[in-house]
Amino acid sequence: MNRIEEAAELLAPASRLVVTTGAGMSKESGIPTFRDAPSALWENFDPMDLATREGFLRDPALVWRWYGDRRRMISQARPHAGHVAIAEMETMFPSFLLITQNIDNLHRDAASRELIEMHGNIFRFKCFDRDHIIERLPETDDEPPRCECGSHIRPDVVWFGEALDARDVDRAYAALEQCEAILVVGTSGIVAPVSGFPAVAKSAGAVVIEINPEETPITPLADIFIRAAAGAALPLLVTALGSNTLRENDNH
Ligand code: BJW
Repeated sequence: MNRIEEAAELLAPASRLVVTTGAGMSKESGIPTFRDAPSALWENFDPMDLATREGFLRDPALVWRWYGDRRRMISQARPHAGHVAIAEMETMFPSFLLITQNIDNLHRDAASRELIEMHGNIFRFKCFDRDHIIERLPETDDEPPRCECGSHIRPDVVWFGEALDARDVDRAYAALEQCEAILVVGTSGIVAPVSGFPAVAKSAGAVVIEINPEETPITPLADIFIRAAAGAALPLLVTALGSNTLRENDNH
């Protein structure tokens, strides 16, 4: 039996599944990851300049332009077969939650609905000083534009040193503490708090399955590690899950 069939056997009896995804999930849609050389976003840029409040205060135009370039690139990207497979999984488990660190809308475009975007969304904007959501960007050449209250406008994403949305965090922990299985896809597993989610689920008794072409700090926790790209492994996993469910139904 191969790793994917083994994973499907472990997942099939579960009624509560949590899936977490990171930048590797979007790589096959053409979006670079943060830390995979040589195309990594952080290869040529310092995260402290571009993804912190301090960096934004130092050079708001630089940060605004960097996010604008990424937004244009991301808006050309389409979900791949792995995104579609995760959306299908949502229909296969009575309780399902997808927790993504990605800000790119690809899970939504693939029809995932039970979804938390832990690090925000690059297509939303908020006020830097007061955090309120900006529904419509003002028409101006200013980089960044300013909100009615005078503050700069920034992307509604979570930067280093910032707190994640408390409701999202609570919903994530509630699901992690109750799930019977967690599937971790395409994350380096080093950015807190999401990096700790597999351990939380494991301590609550869940099976941990990881899909990644490389080992990560999560791998030692994993009951099954599938060394593969998301776009290749996830559709196979969904097919194997379908066969397993059919077999279980035949046996009843
Ligand atoms: C494939 C694949 C394929 C390749 N298929 N896989 C000291 C000072 C200040 C803060 C801290 C500190 N020490 C710790 C902290 C906390 C900090 C943190 O964890 N830092 C670590 C780096 C040490 N975390 C935070 O600050 C968070 N907030 C927080 O904790 O609040 C409380 C607190 C505050 C202050 C102090 C202490 C506590 C917020 C984190 C926000 C992260 N934001 C970013 C940017 C989002 C916006 C944007 O996109 O610009 O989120 S950083 C970046 O990293 C992005 C990602 O979501 C995140 C995770 O990256 P990910 O997804 O793992 O991507 P990669 O590139 O690292 O890995 C890709 C993986 O895919 C690899 O494993 C590949 O092998 C694999 N792969 N191809 C499947 N085809």
